[in-house]
Amino acid sequence: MATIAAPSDVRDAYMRRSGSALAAIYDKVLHGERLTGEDGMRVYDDADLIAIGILADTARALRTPENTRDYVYWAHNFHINPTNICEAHCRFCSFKKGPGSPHAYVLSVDDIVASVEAYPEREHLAEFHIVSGLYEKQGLDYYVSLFRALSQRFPHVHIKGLTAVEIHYLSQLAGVSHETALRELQAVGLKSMPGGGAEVFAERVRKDVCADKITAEEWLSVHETAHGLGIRTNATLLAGLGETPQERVEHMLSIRAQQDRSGGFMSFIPLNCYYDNNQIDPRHALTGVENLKNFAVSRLLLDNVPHIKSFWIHIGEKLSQVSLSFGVDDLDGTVSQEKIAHAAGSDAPQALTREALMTLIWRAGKIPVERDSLYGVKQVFPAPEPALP
Ligand code: V47
Repeated sequence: MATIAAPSDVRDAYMRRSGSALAAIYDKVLHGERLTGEDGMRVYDDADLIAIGILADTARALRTPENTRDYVYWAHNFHINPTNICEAHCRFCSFKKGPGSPHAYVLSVDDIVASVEAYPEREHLAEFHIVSGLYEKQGLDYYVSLFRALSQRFPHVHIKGLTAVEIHYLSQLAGVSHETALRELQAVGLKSMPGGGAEVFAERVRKDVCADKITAEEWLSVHETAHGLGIRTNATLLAGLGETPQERVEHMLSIRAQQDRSGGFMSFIPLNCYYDNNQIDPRHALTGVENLKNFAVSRLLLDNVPHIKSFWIHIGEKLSQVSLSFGVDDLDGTVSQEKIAHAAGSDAPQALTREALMTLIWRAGKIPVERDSLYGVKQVFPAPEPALP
């Protein structure tokens, strides 16, 4: 299928026309030069969305082998949230409940295994995405039992589990180091970690929205330890908390510096905040344009992170399609029963079928590629012929 992007000479002429403030950054991208934080800020400050899309898409294409340039990755995955009880007090979280709440729930290992057994498409599954609350009655032993049971019963499914925040909490509860906790979990099937819990690294913002959460340095240090053990991880930015573009750029540069040191990040995921049932001022809500800039700037600055992911649950299906022209090459997956963004007001569906997700990608002029959690290709799906109407 032909790509819908304009030919490179048209893009080139657009970027070089007189008055384009982004032409110098375009030249750096073409020459593979590392961009600075100031370059990132110049992109945030620019109103020319077409030029920003060309910049980010050029950076994506130049870092991708030619025969895979139109690929958009996704996984058939299943979300598991063992409890919504959490000791932390993140002001943006609408998912958390106190232990006495009538809406609190706690799932046993058997409950979780049964929920996967009941999932009609379990044979297709490639990944369990497991994140939870910080709850003292579900300590390290609970997760060791859970991962052991899931790996024994569903050996074909990769376990991507527990954010750095949870690893830190479980280690403290058990009185062991991050490395010991990670080794124990790895021994029973933990293979990678999701990128949640990073929020915005700037201390100014953390003090306001998640004062009792681990610091940026601790978050990065858990990921460094995981990378050292061969556990690949992702990284996120939760935008829309009242952070400045400069703070977003600094967040991305911290991830880039960490990646230079430890090399284990697979993807970076700019997330979009929702405001129902939490204490964040909805006037901080991002526009669609700001979300697109977050994707573009992260693609441009994170020259050492292979994939930029748009979690369609956080920005909706249509903006996800557009994000594929702003540096994104991954839409996460089919997902099932997403709870965190939905508790806060996301009106995206809670899951997409394989066909719906692939149609979304075909209609953006791209080629869906079903992947495993480590970006191994399971199947490439060229667009059906005759072309979609
Ligand atoms: O860490 C919390 C965020 C994250 C809200 O690694 C909120 O593959 C919006 O990390 N509005 C969880 N967001 C999601 C996440 C993720 C998703 C998909 C793939 C991967 C991956 C990771 O959701 C939390 C937090 O940053 N969140 N509250 C809210 N009100």
